[in-house]
Amino acid sequence: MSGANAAMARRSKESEGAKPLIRALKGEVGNRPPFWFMRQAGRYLPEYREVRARERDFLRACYDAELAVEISLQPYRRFAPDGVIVFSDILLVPDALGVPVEVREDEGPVLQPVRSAEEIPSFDQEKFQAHLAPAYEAVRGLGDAVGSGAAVIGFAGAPWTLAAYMVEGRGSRDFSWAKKWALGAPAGFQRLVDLLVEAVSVHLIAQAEAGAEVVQLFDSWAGVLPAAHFERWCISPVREVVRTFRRACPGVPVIAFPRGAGLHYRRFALEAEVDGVSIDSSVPPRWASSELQTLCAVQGNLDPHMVVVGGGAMAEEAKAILDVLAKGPFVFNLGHGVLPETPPEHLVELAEIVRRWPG
Ligand code: 1CP
Repeated sequence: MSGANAAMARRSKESEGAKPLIRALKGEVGNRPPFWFMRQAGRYLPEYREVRARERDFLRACYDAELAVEISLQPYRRFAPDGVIVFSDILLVPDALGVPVEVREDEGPVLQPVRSAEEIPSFDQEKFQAHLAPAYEAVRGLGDAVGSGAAVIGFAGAPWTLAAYMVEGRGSRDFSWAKKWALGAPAGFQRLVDLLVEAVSVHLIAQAEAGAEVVQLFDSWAGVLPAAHFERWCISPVREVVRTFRRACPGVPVIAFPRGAGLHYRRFALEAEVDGVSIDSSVPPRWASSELQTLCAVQGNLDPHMVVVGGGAMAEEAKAILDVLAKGPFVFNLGHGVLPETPPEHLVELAEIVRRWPG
């Protein structure tokens, strides 16, 4: 048995009696894989739009623990996923660091851009955690609400992706300002990433202490990094967060989603020290099975557009993924977040397909 396989076998013995999502992330293969869907709480649900019509300020909704629990439970009531992610946003971290964030209805998130080392805020842990207290209260409330029914998932943006939003000041296709800084003046940019490594670690630990049973790091913009810089700005900061988190919360599995990592997925799985790697829809399941699943659990990767399409095409593609990946440690999910135009019934159907698999 290889070292990696021995470690997975050991972890799987430790997870007896745990919830299916945790067991899969510790290397176990059950009768059917657990599932949840990224962005399962959101605009595609009429009940979400109804809540948001009452609370039009997105960040206020995130900082209202009771509302956040209610929104997190909406998908749980619809299709009983094995994981319930807490309703929040990755941009709460910059907001709590003193870089004000606003989410505009037509434009999405807008932040005050950080474009030089002098503008990097300092880290005041007490203030940061006090600011995020409602997010931790939401995790606690969600745990009380789902009990043994599902695993509570906490999350954070990975340092690179958070830095990209902070430098750009908004969403972007290529995060050009962040890239120019990272490539042109790496010492200064490193200070921003180091700050985020610390803040993200603290944020994940606080969520686990509030009852999160799994945590996921979203590196949504890993794919814009040039090959020679992938290790420094994606893998290395994630590994640092994982190490700090694991020292404080051993036994709480960590999933990372370096979206668009392409050929780097293998190196990421080898070096980032995560329990699970979430793959986007461009990754062939067979490749993931031979190159990644031998190293850690895999999560993914049905294209969210396939769920908009629905019907036989969706069923066929979901089963093709399950047939290849459910033989190993696997969490069924999408390759990115649920799209706002998705008919909710299609996700109910998809949940049934996973539950009935291999039937
Ligand atoms: O109500 C609304 O219209 C706001 C839309 C919205 C929602 C529903 C935003 C603004 N954030 C969220 C919730 C959210 N965001 C969750 C919890 C819900 C769930 O998953 O069930 C999570 C996990 C996130 C994570 C998130 N926020 C990511 C990483 C995942 C990904 O999609 O890549 C990113 C990049 C963000 C930033 C963000 N927040 C909101 C938007 C519209 C965006 C994307 C901005 C852009 O265009 O780049």
